[in-house]
Amino acid sequence: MLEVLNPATEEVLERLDLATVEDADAAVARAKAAFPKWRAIEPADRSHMLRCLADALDLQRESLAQLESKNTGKPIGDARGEMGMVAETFHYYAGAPERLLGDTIPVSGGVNFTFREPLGVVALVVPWNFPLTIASWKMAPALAAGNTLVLKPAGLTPLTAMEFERIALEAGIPEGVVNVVVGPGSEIGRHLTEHPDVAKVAFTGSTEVGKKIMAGAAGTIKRVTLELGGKSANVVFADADLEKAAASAPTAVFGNAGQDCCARSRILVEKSAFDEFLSLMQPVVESLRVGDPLDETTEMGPLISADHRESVAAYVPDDAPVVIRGQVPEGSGFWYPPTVLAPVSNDDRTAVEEIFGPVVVVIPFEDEEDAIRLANDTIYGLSGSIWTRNGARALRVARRIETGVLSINSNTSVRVSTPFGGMKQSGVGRELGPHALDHYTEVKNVYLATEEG
Ligand code: TAP
Repeated sequence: MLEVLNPATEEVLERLDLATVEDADAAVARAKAAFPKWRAIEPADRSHMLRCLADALDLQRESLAQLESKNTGKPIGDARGEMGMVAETFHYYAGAPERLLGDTIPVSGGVNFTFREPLGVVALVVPWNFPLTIASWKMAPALAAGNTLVLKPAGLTPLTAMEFERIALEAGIPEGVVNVVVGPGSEIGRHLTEHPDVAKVAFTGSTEVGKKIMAGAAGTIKRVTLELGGKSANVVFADADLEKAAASAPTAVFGNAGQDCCARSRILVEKSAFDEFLSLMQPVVESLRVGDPLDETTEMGPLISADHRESVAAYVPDDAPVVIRGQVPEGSGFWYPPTVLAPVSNDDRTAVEEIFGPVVVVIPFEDEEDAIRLANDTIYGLSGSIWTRNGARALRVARRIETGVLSINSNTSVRVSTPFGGMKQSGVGRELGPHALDHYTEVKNVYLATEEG
């Protein structure tokens, strides 16, 4: 029996029976049976069905947001934004079935052309920090390309995925096309990763589990997309708009209580602006409203679980260089205050490991070359930001930072229409934008001989 908690109150929201391996097999069998019909649906009709689903998700936006907020502890305003993105992601990929274009390639003696074909059954394994949002980044392109799917949500946050399965059926997506299985990752997730009838596994989560997924998928040469951890750099040059950079830096790392793979959790600041930057950041951090996620004014909620809070707290021992600390409410809930550590060296454990909580390190740098060296001195490469008023420098540095997603004079990372994913140990493949479709299709090349005799 799985008890699903509200991390802000520690109350039980639901008690669920956990899926067995047999249940996972049955879900794969349903998806396999549904695949030939789903892929054969006329592109315009599949497009229409996905638009109906997107409209249904839009209509259910408020109830999905309330459910996601209760199950994850994220502020209701953020949850509403995320559920808006879920519907938008389905609207975006609803246009794809009629635009899965092939090529014609000049060859001698005939005509050569390519098709983009679906893979079959895809398994989607997702984490607890943005449960339905991250699932939608995988489900929408997978379905648009003609695949059927089995989705395994994280055990801590399965509720919106289960609700999604119901909404999809009601919106007219045929039975067997979308299947949700709630069970432990080490058993059910692993089983799906190794299943011979699963053609691809798309995973978001820790780098540690990502390595296991890659190894497990090798046995059947499955296609793999991995979106993993990060330790991204927020690089602030002395010539930047320091007020703007300092006002934005806390949101970039304390959003979703720091449980965000894109969190700019290493702030690199040019030495000459170091003290000024910290004093500009201080009032912003101290005034962050941490509390009841369902209160419209709340900016940061609790961490996801008691275990996770313990793991975050272990990075901040009594002698840690805490220079700024925010507030947390008293009483039940897995609270942890926004915390700024400075100055920190880039080889300190807090600067090397992904803490995945509201703890940020601030690291001084000498010059442009030093900033690039520090930004790249990590096993990760997911996101990052550069703050400067010098456009040429911004582009020079952007070209040399080894990361999949970068912002200049901004801390945003994700848009439905642009590719998202990591370099180095932050992952393999890209989600969102047109690029995601490449990861849910195979290219088939066909040659037709036209020469007589
Ligand atoms: P994980 O522990 O990696 O879990 C992610 C998912 O994998 C969960 O559904 C989990 O199931 C399942 N899982 C666990 N062990 C598995 C195994 N051996 N085989 C197959 N599936 C398995 O991550 P998390 O704690 O949920 O999320 C935090 C981590 O995810 C952070 O490191 C963060 O950076 C990363 N993350 C990355 C991104 C992107 S886009 N790069 C986005 C969000 C999060 P159960 O939970 O049910 O056991």
